[in-house]
Amino acid sequence: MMQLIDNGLLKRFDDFMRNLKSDDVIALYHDADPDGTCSAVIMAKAIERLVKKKVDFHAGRQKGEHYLSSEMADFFISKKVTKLITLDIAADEKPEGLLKAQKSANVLVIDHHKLYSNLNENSKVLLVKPQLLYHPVDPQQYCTSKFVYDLVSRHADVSDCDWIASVGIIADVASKMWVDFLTSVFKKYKIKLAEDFFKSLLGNVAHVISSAEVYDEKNVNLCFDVLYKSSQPKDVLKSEVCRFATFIDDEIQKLVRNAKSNAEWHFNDELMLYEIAPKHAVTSPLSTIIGFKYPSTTVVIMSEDDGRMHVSARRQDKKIAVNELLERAIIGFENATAGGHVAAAGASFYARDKHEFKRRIVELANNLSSSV
Ligand SMILES: [Mn+2]
Repeated sequence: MMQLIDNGLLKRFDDFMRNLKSDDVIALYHDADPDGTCSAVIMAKAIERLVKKKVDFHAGRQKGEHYLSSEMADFFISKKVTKLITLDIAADEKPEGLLKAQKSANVLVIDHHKLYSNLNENSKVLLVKPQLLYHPVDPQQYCTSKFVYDLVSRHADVSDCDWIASVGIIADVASKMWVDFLTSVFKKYKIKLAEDFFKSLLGNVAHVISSAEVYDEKNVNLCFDVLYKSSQPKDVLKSEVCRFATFIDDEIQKLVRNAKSNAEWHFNDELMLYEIAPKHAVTSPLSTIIGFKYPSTTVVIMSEDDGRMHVSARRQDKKIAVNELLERAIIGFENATAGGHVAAAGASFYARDKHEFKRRIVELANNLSSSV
């Protein structure tokens, strides 16, 4: 049973919500995936109901930026933002931007990735993660959209957003922890339960949102707006976000088919290193699909864009913590980031470090797998 372990932190969150005022300039900065977008929409709705106006800014995380950069902080400062909320971004990993923004705004970070630095102890930034509030808890399963849904329900009625939280849960592969919740949502909206949540109507909503965001990061705001104005899941499936899925599906299916022959396989297929040159930013959804196909393989997918490598890693059976694998593989690289969950993580670094990165992945994966 999950127990509350830090009532003081929950009270600080409650105070943050209670102190939101209509003359605040409020900005949301969220991950550019379905969980991030869904959590931002739920937060935006709660705020609108509390202060009787829409949030002033909302933006998806920029490509390759795994935290809040100093430049992004400057942007929010220049807009005179007084309340800044980041969602589904491990912004505590590189907190420079947060520490800058906190000088002129109250900053709230809601996230479910690994805890990198407990900013509550040494800054004014309010950092809320499932593992800081509850024990025992699997933070990867307590995805941000459900976490935000539960947190803001303490202040506003967002029960009409239950299906949006569900889209985030399904997209973030966190259904296992929320079977009862999902079942009740499916019942409420008269949606047929599929054996696999991905194959249900809500899974389809997650799929079209993910595809639109992968097709072009400019679509992140479109997805936010469509979710915001949809009163039920079917509305999303009738909207303009749906047209991107076929392009992305074709590309992903081709890359899945070619993985067996085009990827490098090591250690009796315990490790797959797959370099791709995709038309769209499919690295992350592709790695999720391949990860499910090869659950006992460490899947590392890499693509180059604009002089930088973007990496997604998966290990479905969790025998290797891929967040630690990637974090260790980029040590000492200039301008590199890595992080995420035990079973799903990402990294980004300059293309010139690619060969050293691959060499280290093979070496680390060999050591880690032999220690299991
Ligand atoms: Mn997430």
